[in-house]
Amino acid sequence: MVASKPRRRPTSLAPQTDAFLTGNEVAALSVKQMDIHLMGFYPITPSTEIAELLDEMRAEGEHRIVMVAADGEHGAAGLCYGASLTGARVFNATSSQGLLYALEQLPVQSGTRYPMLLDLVTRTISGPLDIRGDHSDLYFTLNAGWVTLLARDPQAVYDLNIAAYRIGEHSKVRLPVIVAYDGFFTSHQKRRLKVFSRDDDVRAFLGPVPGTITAVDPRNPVTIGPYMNDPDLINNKYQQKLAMDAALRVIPEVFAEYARISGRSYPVVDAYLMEDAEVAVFLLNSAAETAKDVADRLRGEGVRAGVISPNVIRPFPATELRAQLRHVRALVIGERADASGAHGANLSHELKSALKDDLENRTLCLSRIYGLGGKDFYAEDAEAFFRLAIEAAAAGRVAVPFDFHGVTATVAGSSTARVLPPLTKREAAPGLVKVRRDEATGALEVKAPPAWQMATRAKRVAPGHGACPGCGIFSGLDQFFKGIEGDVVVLYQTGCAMVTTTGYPYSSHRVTYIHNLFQNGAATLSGLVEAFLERQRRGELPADEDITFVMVTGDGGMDIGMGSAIGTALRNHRLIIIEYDNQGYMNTGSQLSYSTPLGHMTTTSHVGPAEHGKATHHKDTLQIMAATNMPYVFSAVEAFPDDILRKAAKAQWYARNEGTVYGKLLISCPLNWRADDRIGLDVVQAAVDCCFFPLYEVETGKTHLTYDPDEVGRRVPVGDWLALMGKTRHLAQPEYAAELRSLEAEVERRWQGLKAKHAHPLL
Ligand SMILES: Cc1ncc(C[n+]2csc(CCOP(=O)(O)OP(=O)(O)O)c2C)c(N)n1
Ligand code: SF4
Ligand SMILES: [Mg+2]
Repeated sequence: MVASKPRRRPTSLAPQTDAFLTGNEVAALSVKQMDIHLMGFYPITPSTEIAELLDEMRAEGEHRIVMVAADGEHGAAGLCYGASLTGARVFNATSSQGLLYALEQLPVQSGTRYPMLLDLVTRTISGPLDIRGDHSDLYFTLNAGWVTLLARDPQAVYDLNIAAYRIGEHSKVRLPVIVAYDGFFTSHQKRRLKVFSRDDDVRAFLGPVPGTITAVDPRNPVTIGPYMNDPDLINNKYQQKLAMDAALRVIPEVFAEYARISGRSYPVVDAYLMEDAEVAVFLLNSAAETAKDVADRLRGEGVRAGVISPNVIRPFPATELRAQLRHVRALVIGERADASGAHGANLSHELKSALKDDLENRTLCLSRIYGLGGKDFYAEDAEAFFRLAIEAAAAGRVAVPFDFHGVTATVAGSSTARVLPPLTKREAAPGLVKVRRDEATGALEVKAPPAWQMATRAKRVAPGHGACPGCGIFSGLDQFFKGIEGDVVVLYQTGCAMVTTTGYPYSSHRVTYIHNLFQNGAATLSGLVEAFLERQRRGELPADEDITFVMVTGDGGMDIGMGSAIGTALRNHRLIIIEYDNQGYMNTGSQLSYSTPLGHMTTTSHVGPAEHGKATHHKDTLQIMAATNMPYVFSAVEAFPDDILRKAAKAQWYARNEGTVYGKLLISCPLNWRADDRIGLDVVQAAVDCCFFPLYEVETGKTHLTYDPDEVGRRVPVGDWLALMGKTRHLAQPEYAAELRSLEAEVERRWQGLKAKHAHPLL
């Protein structure tokens, strides 16, 4: 049960405090106050902050919610589903691709009728990738069977989050609930608001979790999620429909009860100046607030303007909307998402069909798509909508029923013209690096000039990218690519390397570059390679076109994209996967990845009295990939340039002749490692010298150490490496001694294991 001493539900105004918070901040506060059991999450802008803030509070001992950093949103949704099956109160927050990656889990949650809360901080979906806010992600949930509440401002985020569990857990409803609010507009803008002064009042409003069928009651075994064909499945869906019908009755009841303790009411449909409106606009969330100001102004000019915007879209409040629109002559339905090819997005069609059921209704409807990709919606845009409605009302007809608003033929100052010429054949293949297989021993011999002599070789990534000062990504990648002769096609998964090189309309890449979502890059490149080779075999592409295909990923991409990378390796496609490991999800704000070592501080593994940084050891990705039996696996760092060069050349040989290659580069991230940006190489060198990051290769199954700090007398304690970074300095303090000892022991265990393999002729 949630509260230690369940209190009676309050029925009168509870004490409240003024606060000045963003949507994300107040979302985190509401979750903390509710004392739910578990949050499963995976970082994605703009919702990440909620987990970060909750983790920070947990480190300070301010709550006891179990925070689980998943391997991706699919995993996070699975974690939440599993947790909800125990009868626990469960929470998740996501956006955009994260939501889409979790999508298949959503109907499972609703179809088996296990309530939970998901804060959807809305953001545009790829592609192309855009981190700003529109409702294209939200629209994918409309058929998922979740109750969906819309929070137009941070106050509503707080209030609706608290109301959500009561709605979802109601015995007649038993459905999961989404609270959706606008990415950046609401998630990141501070607003004055009120919050309950005592957590207990929030907990008392929620009450204990209602008893339910759970997966953890051995005396009452149940089958959750049976295999169900016809004739039963349609009945299951009908029950979900009845639950949605019930939600339409329950939501106003819960909102009314909430109004009694908070003083704030949420009608199912927010109707502004609608009593006598002749023209109106229908908008979701923050844009509606902009339109209200414009309606006020138009009223001053004698126009009977109103704004209608739902607080609930699932169940769709058709009756309430019909009632509000009865006397409206013309309505513009503005939507921040398109349903491409459907001549209007989803809510336009739903609203129009709701009106059609009212035989008396004569409202003329115009549907307009606006604000995609986070394009701002200003008062002028709202006014343009009202003018459209005024024109239609005057003409008595709709000239253009559906269109986009705010599209421009060109963007001033924007050009896609090439800035840098592509690499010439000679620049791509200067013939400096040569690899030969010794047929007698099977060993590869690499001939290459020393790395310093390669300094003048043309770079495949041009200078002028947007990475932070001292970032090791591009110098590390450049060293790797210097060992590759000939043309390359690169595929970058999402991460710092991608976002800092391809801000439209510019690209730093002088070779063909592809981006795909970072859980699927390896599969994408597999398909590309296979089709390229097949088209060559069919004579459709020149047989002598020799391209090396390289996927570039961060360590985070090797969490969420692990399945795709392993699948690629098991199929043994001829390509190279190169991971730059900066020990965290850096471009989203330094959250932990599974490669983050024990005790390290990140924004989702805080350091405080109740949390000592990351709680588990770093993933041994090299060994995982080596276990797929791919022909070549290696580790390398920038501090050993000749070593990288040699390994790159071998990687290319194996990718050309035998199959998949995986290489991991440890690269420095001065920003999030909190290290001086001039000492990146020293930090990486220390990571190697303390044996945290051993340099080795696994070549056709055989492990070779390529550098042994013990042998050359350069071994340093793990603590020396940790002392170089702000994110780990705490580990030198006595209260973190257990973490330091554990990390040292793990480093030593893995190092000795590698040494043993190196020494053994078969391993
Ligand atoms: C499905 C999905 N979930 C989450 C994100 C948000 N996201 C983009 S990049 C990234 C982290 C990348 O980490 P890593 O691969 O280590 O690269 P780095 O940022 O450190 O360079 C995350 C979480 C996303 N784009 N798509
Ligand atoms: S956050 Fe770190 S990895 Fe990303 S660009 Fe900056 S220094 Fe490089
Ligand atoms: Mg990373």
